[in-house]
Amino acid sequence: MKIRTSIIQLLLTTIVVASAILGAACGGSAPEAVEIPVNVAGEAMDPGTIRVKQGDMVTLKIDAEEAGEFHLHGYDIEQEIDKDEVASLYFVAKATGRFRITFHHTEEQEHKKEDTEGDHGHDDEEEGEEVDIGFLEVGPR
Ligand SMILES: [Cu+2]
Repeated sequence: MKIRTSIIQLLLTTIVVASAILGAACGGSAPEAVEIPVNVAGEAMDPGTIRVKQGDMVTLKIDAEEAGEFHLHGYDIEQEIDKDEVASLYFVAKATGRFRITFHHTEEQEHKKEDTEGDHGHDDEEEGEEVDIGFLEVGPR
């Protein structure tokens, strides 16, 4: 009886461990379409870190207190945000890693300068209006 119990326990443990390993290896294998509400207020966004998985088709629904430009570094995607509208930013999370998200407060002069120079290098000394508001974390699948 005792031996039988321990064999059953061993089998059960094996099954649990095996499925945990398999689950971790191919968990959520298919890329998902995810929609994430993002609130930008002051110098922070909520959530502070957006977490998705590689391959996910992400739509950020951005609601900002002030007008400006939402900039996802690394992916180098920019989205104009109007003050009283929720903006949609769509991208496919192809690259894994941790990426800075900044907010550029709208300032006509700077944008014109960027447009003519074709330079958007984000030198902090040149662009005093760029504020770090959070991160995007793309985890491996
Ligand atoms: Cu930027």
